[in-house]
Amino acid sequence: MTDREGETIVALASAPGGAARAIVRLAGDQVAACLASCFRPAADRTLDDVTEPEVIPGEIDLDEVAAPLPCELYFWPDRRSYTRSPLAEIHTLGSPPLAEALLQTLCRCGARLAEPGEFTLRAFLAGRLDLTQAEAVLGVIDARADTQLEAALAQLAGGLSRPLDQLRTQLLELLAHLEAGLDFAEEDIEFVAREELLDALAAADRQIADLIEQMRSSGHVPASGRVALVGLPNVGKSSLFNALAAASHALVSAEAGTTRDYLTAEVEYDGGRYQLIDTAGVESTDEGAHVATAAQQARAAQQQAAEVVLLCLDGTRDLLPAEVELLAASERAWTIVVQTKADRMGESSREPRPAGANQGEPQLHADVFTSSHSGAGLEELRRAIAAKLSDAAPATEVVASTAARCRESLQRAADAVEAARQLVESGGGEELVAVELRAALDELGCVTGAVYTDDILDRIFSRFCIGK
Ligand SMILES: Nc1nc2c(ncn2[C@@H]2O[C@H](COP(=O)(O)OP(=O)(O)OP(=O)(O)O)[C@@H](O)[C@H]2O)c(=O)[nH]1
Ligand SMILES: [Mg+2]
Repeated sequence: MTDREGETIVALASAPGGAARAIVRLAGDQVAACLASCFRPAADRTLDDVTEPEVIPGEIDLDEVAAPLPCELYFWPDRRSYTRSPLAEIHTLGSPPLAEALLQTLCRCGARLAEPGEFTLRAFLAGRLDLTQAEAVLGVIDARADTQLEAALAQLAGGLSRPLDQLRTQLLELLAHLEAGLDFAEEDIEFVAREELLDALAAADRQIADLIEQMRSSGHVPASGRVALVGLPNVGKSSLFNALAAASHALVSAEAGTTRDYLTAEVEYDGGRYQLIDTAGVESTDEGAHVATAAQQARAAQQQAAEVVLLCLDGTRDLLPAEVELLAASERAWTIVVQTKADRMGESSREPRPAGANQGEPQLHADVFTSSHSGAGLEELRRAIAAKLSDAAPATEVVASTAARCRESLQRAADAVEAARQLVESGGGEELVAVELRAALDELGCVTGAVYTDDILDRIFSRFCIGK
């Protein structure tokens, strides 16, 4: 991932799809040369004259588009950019075909399409960010709850980097003193007193313990977020909505396609509260009915914005092909599969059973069986929702992926510091203490990225989206 650093890269940096504005980002030594062949500044000047970061209005001549594209060019000509190389952002009309044409034009002018996370990878390799901050960029993008966003922003601002840097500096100084002492071992000069060494190791131990504590999830999190009911028409979504919200807000009828708009209700559970959303039944929109299409769009939007999706399947009939597709497309991390109408399941000669049981028959795949009429399974469903919401927003003070990656390194650093302390106490040789300190420093280096391998970088940056 790191061997094409010199090249100029380009990608759409704003969200894909139609919007008022689109942003295309370019980085690399040849940014100015690349823009020189297609960008025309409004005023009479060239990019070579730009020495300070600047916004320059102008136009871009696109390949295969007759009219020039008006835009503002945000240009960082030197190392003061995110990637510490010349960098430009083209802010322009948010039309997907125009953005595509712009990317193609810039590629023809010498840039190549960026890989996922390549801008942030360059920022890391140039020393602009450490690894915990690079992961925080991803944490900001992925945040699904306010607590996660706050943790990611704090980490991006150096919340982890600062204490880690401090700790590494202290340990490095200690190591330098010890190694200087080793050089003069014959001459009986003490570079660091035993008491001082013990104090410094105890302090390092406390700081690492604090960092490990920050990486831990702080247990119970009250439910919060959005929970969307999704499923084919008539499977009993609105009935379940009314049952969970303990109200009769949603219209229920035996006719398919009752719910057109989406409905929301605040539901309280176990000290938390979440927004429950009833949506229109999933159907194909190719019949062209306007209301149905709008309802489908609203459903898709609600489903995407939800922390938890309740995928409802009708317990009185077998799975339909569309439901098999929905199940296959569902993201298990935030989907609860609900089998509805459990009170009538006997009628179709099917008993509630967990997925995988009764080989040979279509599988039910359900996590929870409910009946909105008898109330069966509702409490279990409420608990499952609260658990999923808590998974979606674990209350760690750091980005979850950083916590998962760094916990072991920090523990090994703590073990090495403890081993060093024991050696000092038992009068062990300073060489051996130095070996333990070096081991601790290496482990801390893995956390910040001062020590890294291509494999670690690949694992972190391949999770990014293109353009970041
Ligand atoms: N026996 C039984 N019938 C149910 C249950 N839940 C819903 N129904 C019936 O199933 C039919 C459809 O229920 P709705 O709640 O309107 O279903 P929906 O998924 O919201 O339907 P659309 O809005 O059309 O997509 C109605 O006749 C309900 O009375 C249940 O738990 N048990
Ligand atoms: Mg409905």
